[in-house]
Amino acid sequence: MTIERTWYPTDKCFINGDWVDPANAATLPIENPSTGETIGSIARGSEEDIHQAVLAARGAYEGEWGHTSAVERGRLLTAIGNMVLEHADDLAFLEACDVGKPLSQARADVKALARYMEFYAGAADKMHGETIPFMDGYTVYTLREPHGVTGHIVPWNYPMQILGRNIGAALAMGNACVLKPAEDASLTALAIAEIAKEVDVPSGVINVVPGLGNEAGAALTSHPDINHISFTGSVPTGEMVQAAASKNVVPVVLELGGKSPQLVFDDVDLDKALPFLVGPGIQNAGQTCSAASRILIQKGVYGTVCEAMAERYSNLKVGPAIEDHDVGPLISAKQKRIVDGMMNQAPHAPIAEGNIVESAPSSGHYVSPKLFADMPPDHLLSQNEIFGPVQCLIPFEDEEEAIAIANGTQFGLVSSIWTENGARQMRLARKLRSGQVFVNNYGAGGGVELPFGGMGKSGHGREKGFEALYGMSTLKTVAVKHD
Ligand code: TXE
Repeated sequence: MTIERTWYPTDKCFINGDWVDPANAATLPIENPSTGETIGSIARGSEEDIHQAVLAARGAYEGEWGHTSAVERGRLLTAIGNMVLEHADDLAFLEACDVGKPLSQARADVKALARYMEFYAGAADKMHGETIPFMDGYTVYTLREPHGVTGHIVPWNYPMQILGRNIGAALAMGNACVLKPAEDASLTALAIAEIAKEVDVPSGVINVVPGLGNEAGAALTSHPDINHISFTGSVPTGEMVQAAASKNVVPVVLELGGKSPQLVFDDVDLDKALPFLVGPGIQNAGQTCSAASRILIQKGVYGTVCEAMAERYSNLKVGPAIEDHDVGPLISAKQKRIVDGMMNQAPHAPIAEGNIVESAPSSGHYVSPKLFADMPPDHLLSQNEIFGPVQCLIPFEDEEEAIAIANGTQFGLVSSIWTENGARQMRLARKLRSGQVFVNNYGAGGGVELPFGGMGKSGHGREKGFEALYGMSTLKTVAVKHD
């Protein structure tokens, strides 16, 4: 079956610059979450395919790629980014069909992918070591070197953006990559492999092996010739990935989602805040690691904020990705079951919900967004990542209580503070336990320049920005004794 608007084989692995059949000739179906229909198939990569991909990456790293200058690596990333933009319409369409993202979100993801390439292309030749003042008779300096072969496990919620931040930083520093996209959403990762071929990225530098997590994914994270692992996904899988990394004693970056709070104080400028309170909660149907899933509201404005958010919710439209509504379907029947199951445990009815449009097929995985007020902070809906279009509203009295609630989950990825009081902004930004804190905004539009990562069970290590380049490289100290 040929999938509309693909210009590359979808049911193969991309290894050593070529499209190859998976070793066991097995495939997995591709489902369109908006309709529930099977629209094609991807390769079900195995341990053997991963092994071949790692060998190819090692060959590239030890060969020509290992001698490619930083400026040339940057130029290749520029070429990838430009080609991504040339294919922008097709990539957005494919992502909408594969993930169920409303088209405008899919288009934004394409732009973000190109922006990652642009950012890391420019950064590639600006990373350097230092000289260190030391004893007389010595010259000491540091060299920033690639790890070697890096493994990347990408989830299904933002395939292009997460691939972009991974591959961009890894290649800028001179690593060779093996990427395992999610079994639920591999189409655009395969497209990027073809784009790499089109712009003559040397063979073996980027390898893509689709497949199941417990097969291809586990084979990649436990492969003894991988020098660094980046993983974005769930906490339980992250724990397994970290265990595999520890067995081979290799560094690992884990981004494991969150339960991110926004703190709304009585002096909030509500007109400015409102779009940010709702948007980041329902974007991508709530399947966002940094989803603003808890809104903590000071008692003086609690009623007003609840009412204003409820009004927005009652106007939300949910429907097929291609029709570009506010919210699309969830990725799969499994994800819908999980989200519905959690919402059924809410202590009371939501104060507002969105509307599923009539054109949405009943076979699609649609969930109407729900807004729950007066949520106890320790309730399971207030504590756990739901990964659906659901927000919990929690009242608080004062700063102290707000911080206790905000920091009172196992996660710590993103948070925001809404207040005009400058001293409070500074005070709380220090006290909040999260990898990013936003003041009077949420997410800053994605910001590829802004280091991103978690505290607690949200994970460790930083992606995005310059910080990712430090993570994607290792430091060598050279001490020369010359008297
Ligand atoms: O995650 P998994 P799932 C959270 C979110 C969601 C839940 C379950 O709460 O409801 O996780 O989603 C690969 N070794 N997030 O089941 O299993 C898998 O193939 C190596 C938050 O999809 O963690 C896929 O490529 N890899 C998150 C990736 O891991 C393995 C984004 C994620 O799958 C593996 C996604 C193994 N043993 C889900 N098992 C975020 N932080 O944004 C699976 N994988």
